[in-house]
Amino acid sequence: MNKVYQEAPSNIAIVKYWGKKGIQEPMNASLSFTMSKSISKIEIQHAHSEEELKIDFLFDGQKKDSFLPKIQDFIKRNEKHLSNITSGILKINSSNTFPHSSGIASSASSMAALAKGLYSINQSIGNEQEYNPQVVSEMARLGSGSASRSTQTGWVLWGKTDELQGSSDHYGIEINNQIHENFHSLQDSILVIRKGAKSVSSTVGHQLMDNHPFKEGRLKQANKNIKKLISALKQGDFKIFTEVCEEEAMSLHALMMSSSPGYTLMAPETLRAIKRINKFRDSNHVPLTYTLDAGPNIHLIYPKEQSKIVHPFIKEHLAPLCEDESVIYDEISMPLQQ
Ligand code: 2P0
Repeated sequence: MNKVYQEAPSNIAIVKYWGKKGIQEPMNASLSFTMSKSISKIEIQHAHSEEELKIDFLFDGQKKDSFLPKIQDFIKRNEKHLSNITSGILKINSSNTFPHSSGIASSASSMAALAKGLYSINQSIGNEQEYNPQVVSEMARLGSGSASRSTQTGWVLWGKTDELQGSSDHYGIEINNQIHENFHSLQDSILVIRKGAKSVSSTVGHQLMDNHPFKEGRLKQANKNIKKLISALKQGDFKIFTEVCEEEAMSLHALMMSSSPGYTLMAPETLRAIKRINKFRDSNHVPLTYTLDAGPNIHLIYPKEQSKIVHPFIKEHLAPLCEDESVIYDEISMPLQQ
């Protein structure tokens, strides 16, 4: 019997991945940071036998057979890296530290944890010591694109760009050694405007970019923003960071609204909250910005030292716009050795 435990964080993209090419490769490079408290955990046991591979999947300790096709598909796509698990019994037990309906992307963290877990159990069975982060990120990408940015820690770039040597459409790379200390301790407070499932899946959203009338413009914009963001992160420039962050958030939603069919993913409270954030920032001159995922919830981003002024503002003016006044106070996770 072999047993491994792994975990992987959720991430939030500042420059967004929206649109694919080839097999799960991105139309443009994206750049995100991983979160500290929003984590997927996975425990995998493998019992050896010569019989055909059998998988048991549990989520929060409960059997969830509905997930099995996704896992089988994941194993099939990654079979060249999983040569030691072609037979026997695989028992996978997974859980998240954040609520399912919180609007935090769970596919990134759960697919990243699955990739790390399966890679590790395969190494453990074969008695192999190597841990290749690029292979693990590539495996995660084949499960879910954004998961390729969740197998590592901190600031991770996924997608080939002239701005960064070693970048690849196949896997994410950590760029923490290039990041100014101003961006080492960002807070990410999630305003849960609406709980519950998204109205359109990201996979469908990506597909809508294939024939989108603004596809070329989007590509140019993303390339410009990657360059601008990398420079801002190196310089420690929160003003430029803010420009990129909000342009990307709004563009993602504008692309969804202008696709065919179109989707409105914001809720009225999303816009109300954004107005309040802008007003608060203008009157208090606080470095504070926001981004959005493909849904109505807002990630409010600010340096840790601003917490004492931002938190009372959240409680008084933003939490009332959230469902059940729900706000999740998370922050960036950075590798220990910086
Ligand atoms: C991102 N999102 O960069 C963008 C911004 C949501 C908005 O990547 O089809 O779950 O599994 O590759 O990664 C969400 O899409 O899509 C996503 P698949 P994924 O984070």
